[in-house]
Amino acid sequence: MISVFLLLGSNMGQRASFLNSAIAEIEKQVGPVLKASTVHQTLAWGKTDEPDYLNQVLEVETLLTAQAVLHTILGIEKQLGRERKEKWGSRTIDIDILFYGNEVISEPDLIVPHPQLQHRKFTLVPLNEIAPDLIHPVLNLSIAELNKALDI
Ligand code: PH2
Ligand code: MG
Ligand code: MG
Repeated sequence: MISVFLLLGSNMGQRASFLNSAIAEIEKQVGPVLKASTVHQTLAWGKTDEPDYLNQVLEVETLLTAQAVLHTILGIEKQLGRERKEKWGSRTIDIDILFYGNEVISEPDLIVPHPQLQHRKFTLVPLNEIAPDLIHPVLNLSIAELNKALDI
C-alpha cells in the first residue's frame, strides 16, 4: 500500500460538486481517502484573469502504480467533463499527483513530487493541514517548513 497525495482544483461551474464527484470516483478507482483537507477558495495563479478556484488536498491509500494512478485520474477528469484548451485555462476539475509515497519519479509524462508544489500557496496551505510533517524527498524539508518559507 502506498500513500498518494492528490491536489484537486476546480474553477468552472458547480465547483464544490466537481470536487465531491472527484472524491467519489477516486474512492472507487484509486483507493480509500485517508485524509482530506478543508476546501480553500484561492485566486487563480499563473493565469490571473481566470475565476477563483476551489482547491483541496487528499491523502489516498492505493495499490496502483504511479503510472496507473496518473491514467486513472486523467480518466476521472475526462469523466467529469474536463476539456484541455489552453495552459492554466479554466477547468471543471484538475487532479494532480503531489507525492507518491516518498518516491522520486522523472518520466516524460509524470514528475513526482509535483515540480511546482513548493512555489504554490494554494497547494501548500491545504497540504499543511493534513501532512505538516511529511518530508519532501528531494528538498528534504517538511511541508510545514516549505509552507512557512513561502510567507517570507
Ligand atoms: N492550477 C493551475 C493554475 N493555477 N491556481 C489556483 N489557485 N489553483 C489551482 O489549482 C491552479 C491555479 C494549473 O493546474
Ligand atoms: Mg494543476
Ligand atoms: Mg493537472
